[in-house]
Amino acid sequence: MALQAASLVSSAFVFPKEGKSNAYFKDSSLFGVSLSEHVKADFSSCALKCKREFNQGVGAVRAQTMVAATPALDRASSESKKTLGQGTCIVTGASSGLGLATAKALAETGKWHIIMACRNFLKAERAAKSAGIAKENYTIMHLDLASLDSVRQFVDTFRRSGRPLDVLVCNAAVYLPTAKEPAFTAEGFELSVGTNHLGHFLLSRLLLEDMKKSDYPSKRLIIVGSITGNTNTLAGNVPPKANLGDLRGLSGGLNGLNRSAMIDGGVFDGAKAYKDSKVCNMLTMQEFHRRLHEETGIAFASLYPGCIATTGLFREHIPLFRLLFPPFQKYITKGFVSEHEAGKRLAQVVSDPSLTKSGAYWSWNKHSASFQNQLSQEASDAEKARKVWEISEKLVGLA
Ligand code: NDP
Ligand code: PMR
Repeated sequence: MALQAASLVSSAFVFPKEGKSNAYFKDSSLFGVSLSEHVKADFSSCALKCKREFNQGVGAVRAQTMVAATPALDRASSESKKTLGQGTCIVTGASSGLGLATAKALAETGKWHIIMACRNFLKAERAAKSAGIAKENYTIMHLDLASLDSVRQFVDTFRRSGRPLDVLVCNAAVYLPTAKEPAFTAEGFELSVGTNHLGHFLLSRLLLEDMKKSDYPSKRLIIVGSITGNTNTLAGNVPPKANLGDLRGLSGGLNGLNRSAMIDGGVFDGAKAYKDSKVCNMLTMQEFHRRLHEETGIAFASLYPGCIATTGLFREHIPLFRLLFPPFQKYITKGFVSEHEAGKRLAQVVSDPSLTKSGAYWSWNKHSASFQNQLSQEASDAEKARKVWEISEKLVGLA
């Protein structure tokens, strides 16, 4: 993949050598162009404000969730006999981008009922409607991955729906590249790692019990990874590079007060925190595989779906980046994929009979053919995976 990626990009790009790289790109870059201070200041105050406002609204949203989940219970029990072949798949962050496109692709096959696990109920409902997902093929349930209470409440709500769980897709993520200061989850973990990794870690550990009970023949647990967390690729060498170090920050709880908000114990960097969180996602998938594949028969997988440069993931980036990033990926790196295409790819990992291998990290070539890709040294380090698992267990209250 490294060679493949490199050959796609014009040789005009020169990268600084490892070790010096952060100094070059560190100050939240637009293809290497530094952001003005006021843009960053605006962003960080807005991020904190939005988070506060959102937290105040959680109670109301949860109440709606319960109302929405009740008809699903009736539907589930009355339909379960009729539609034995239909699987149930939870997709986190299905209110936009890859998650929404995946929900749509799965629903269109008629073989799946999608549980859209989303933090914003109304947004999810509107998104499902405007994507044209048929009503009987989805249920929205409230999940805020930035709150472990919410994760536990989601698991309760799902269990009360009476549905079996056949496939879980951990897709939701936040990316905060312009943040000057860290923001935090309800429990006080740095927001990117807290949401993208720790929230999903607790969710998947709890829901594993539900998946074990399902008699679906091809159960899968998928955690979305990315090329940018893999330093064996050109994209993964764009500073700041992912690096979990000796995990001292993670062990310390990422609280940013007496301890670092970064996994490696370093100075806060939002773009790095996102990439680190993706490394944790890919390590977690492999640790699941090592610990639980044989016993449960569940296939654990991760993937890089391609660069979906138009999604909401880049919402916190400066407008100029959002303008230039899609054409840059389309015409220069040629790594661009549409949301529709990326959704079909993730839907393949959910249900294609040829993608059942456990422990695999899937990618697609320029003809959109899937292949098992190589992870970077760090993202495939078994000892690190074990440590991340054990520390994460403690942080989320499982050990
Ligand atoms: P989007 O921003 O479009 O989607 C992210 C989803 O996550 C949204 O539905 C968002 O909800 C949800 N989300 C964010 N925070 C929380 C939370 N606290 N609780 C619950 N849900 C939350 O981005 P993408 O579709 O691009 O990203 C999807 C996945 O794809 C991510 O894992 C990302 O890392 C991965 N990926 C993306 C690539 C790309 O090029 N875009 C490339 C490689 C991987 P809301 O709608 O309410 O904001
Ligand atoms: Mg990248 C083959 C080259 C390639 C690919 C596939 C990506 C994917 N990127 C590539 C190359 C480059 N990028 C190069 C040469 C540069 C320097 C000019 C570059 C820059 C860049 C920036 C500033 N790229 C970015 C950013 C982001 O802010 C995105 C990011 O890192 O988000 C974490 C990003 C991405 N590039 C990608 C992909 C898939 C992303 C999006 C994020 C993700 O991993 O989810």
